[in-house]
Amino acid sequence: MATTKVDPKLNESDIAKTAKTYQGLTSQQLIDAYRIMFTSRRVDDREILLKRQQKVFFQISGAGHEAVGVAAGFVLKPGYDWFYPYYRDRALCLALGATPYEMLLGAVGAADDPSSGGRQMPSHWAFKRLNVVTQSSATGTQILQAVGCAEAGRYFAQHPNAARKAEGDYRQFKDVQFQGDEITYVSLGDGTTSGGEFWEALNTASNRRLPVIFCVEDNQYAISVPVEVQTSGGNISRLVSGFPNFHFEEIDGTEPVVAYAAFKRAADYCRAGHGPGFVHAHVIRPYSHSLSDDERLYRPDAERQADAARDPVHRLQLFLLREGILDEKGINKIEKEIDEQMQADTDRALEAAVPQPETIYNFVYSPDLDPTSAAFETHPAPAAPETAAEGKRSADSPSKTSPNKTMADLINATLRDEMGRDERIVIFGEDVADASREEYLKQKLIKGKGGVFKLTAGLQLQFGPDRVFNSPLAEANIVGRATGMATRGLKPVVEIQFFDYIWPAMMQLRDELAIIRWRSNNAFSAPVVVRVAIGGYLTGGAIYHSQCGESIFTHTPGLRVVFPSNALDAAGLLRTAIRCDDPVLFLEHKRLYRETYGRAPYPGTDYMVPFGKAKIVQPGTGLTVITYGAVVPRALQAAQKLEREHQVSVELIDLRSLNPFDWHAIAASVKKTNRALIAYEDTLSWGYGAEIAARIADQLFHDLDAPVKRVAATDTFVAYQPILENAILPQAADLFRAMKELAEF
Ligand SMILES: Cc1ncc(C[n+]2csc(CCOP(=O)(O)OP(=O)(O)O)c2C)c(N)n1
Ligand SMILES: [Mg+2]
Repeated sequence: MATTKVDPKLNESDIAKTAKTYQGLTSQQLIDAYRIMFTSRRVDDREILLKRQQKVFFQISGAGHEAVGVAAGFVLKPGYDWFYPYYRDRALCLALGATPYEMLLGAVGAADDPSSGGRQMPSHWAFKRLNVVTQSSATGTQILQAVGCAEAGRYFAQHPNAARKAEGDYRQFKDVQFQGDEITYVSLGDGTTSGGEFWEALNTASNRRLPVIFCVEDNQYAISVPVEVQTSGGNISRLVSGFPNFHFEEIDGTEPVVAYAAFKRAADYCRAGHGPGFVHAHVIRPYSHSLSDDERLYRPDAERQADAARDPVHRLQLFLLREGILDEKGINKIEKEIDEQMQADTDRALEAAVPQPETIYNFVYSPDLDPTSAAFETHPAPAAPETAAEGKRSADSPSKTSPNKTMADLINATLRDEMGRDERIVIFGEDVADASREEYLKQKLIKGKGGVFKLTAGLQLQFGPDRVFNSPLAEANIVGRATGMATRGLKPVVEIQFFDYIWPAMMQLRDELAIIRWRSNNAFSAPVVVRVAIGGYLTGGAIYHSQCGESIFTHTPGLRVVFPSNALDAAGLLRTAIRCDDPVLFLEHKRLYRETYGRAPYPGTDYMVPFGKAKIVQPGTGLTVITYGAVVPRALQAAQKLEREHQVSVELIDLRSLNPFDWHAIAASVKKTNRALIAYEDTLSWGYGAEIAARIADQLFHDLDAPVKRVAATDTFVAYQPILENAILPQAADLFRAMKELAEF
């Protein structure tokens, strides 16, 4: 491959001894860089060959991005710093210590593929020992997670006790490591800078001066879309230059020495605690987007040739020759060694065991801690009102003086007690702090807010602003950062202010949070609790403050979904959510927050309700009503009227948990009553009750004396005018009518 002539007498070891360095890189490091870059390119070439032979199933290359990867890998420390690399970062991963064999295991989808055990496409890097965190295919979701990862490092440095292990909850299975000056690296392509989460991440990293290095690998294309279409003015550096607290670098990312120097400056700045770094590396993409793409359809030859002239592997080779660091023989020797090893690695990878079909359910949820188990079933132990559970200032509520507390009170008290018990818990979201301008609180000028529904009232006052704080008004920011934090072992309990606005976080919830454990084959997990104010019956809540939609989340494997109907269950389920090892969507019905129905004394500091266990609100023999949330009190009212007026006894089941749900309770009841009605507040069609109805029809057909019925909202959104709202949402009268019809069938 080498063409330039140099002194043939020089050999590798002689040269390594020469003292000259290049931006701090020794000759030996440059030789190592060449080895890694050449290896990276050779793994790509080998995978492409294997794809053509149909021995692997997908290929996406890191070609053209090798220099910047090696530079970052040389500056940063594996197993010390943290890495959120994207798919082009093959050379980075090799520089950190991943092996070509491991990469080939990923390509063939082997059981021992360390990134995913054959669950993800190749180049979706995860190497636990190196702190390379599992990556998805969704461009850009890694960026906010990297921010959360950096925040976790800072948090543990300031709260070292929080890192301690504890028995009996998720902490038992979460090793924490932190250094105090670690950096989080995150990379992305030029096209990915167009996504909103990129800007959210820069904003937060800048505002909090976080030690994150953002590396934009600008190869001028996002598949076929050129950079000037993505980025106004065609240069991302120009657009981001206004963010405060950053160290910026814009470099030719095909030059390893240049890239190394830039990363070194950025890393020094980050490690010193000044703030984040931004490295904008201009690179090339010589191999089309992926093997499924042919760039000749949208790039003329001249442009492709100009790119090829900047190939980083060739450039480094020429540099080594020019500087007399290696001669042609030395280069050939390295390349031959790599090729021989590649052949051996390929042969081994092709022989590697593949994952077995019966393993597909492994790691959807934590294998260590089962939140449906008896370990999460405790009895209420009401404490005297003056105990810590009440706190100094509980959520504002008319129940302040009564032993019976509202759902809002008990959620607040549970959060307070759990925060006292577990220093890893942090709470953030929109308006959740008592006051971000803390001096007002200190000077006692104000009382503080603590959430638009006051569920987090007093928590910042008690636990401080680094444990309870406001997020920007950006839901993906909340869930993305929480996911990064939880990956490091924190327990974020975040709030989405209204279910109606959860959608900016949908990608983070469905494609990330819920699936991190499964896609990494249990190498990583993110057991975040996401509290969400949900539901209608508000009289004036209208379209955007009344929505349900829980089935969209129960349709997401990996996510636990609970929906309490009363104060006691809310306290018990929230504690289970916090202590368990899975991500939980905790749905809090706004109408139930301060309802008279379902108030209870505080059940004590260890009260837990296991997931997947329904509550029989009242036993009965005439028919079974299966429901949850705010429909429970309405169904109870209807059932009582039916009993009074028609002597039909209804067995009313409050599911409490939607995923997992208590099939056993449903089946036992339907076998007894032979009639089933499922009632839910969400729109009827494709709703949560549809699945329950289908299961009953499928598995209990012979026990049924009547068709399975549903009562739910109309297939519309909820209107503002109360007359319309009443017509749209299921009312006690609708439930009564349906129960009566079913009983009489
Ligand atoms: C959110 C999302 N939208 C679309 C895609 C499909 N897709 C995969 S890579 C890609 C282009 C990415 O371009 P860029 O960020 O410039 O990175 P590059 O591949 O050029 O290195 C697209 C559109 C995706 N994976 N995720
Ligand atoms: Mg690109």
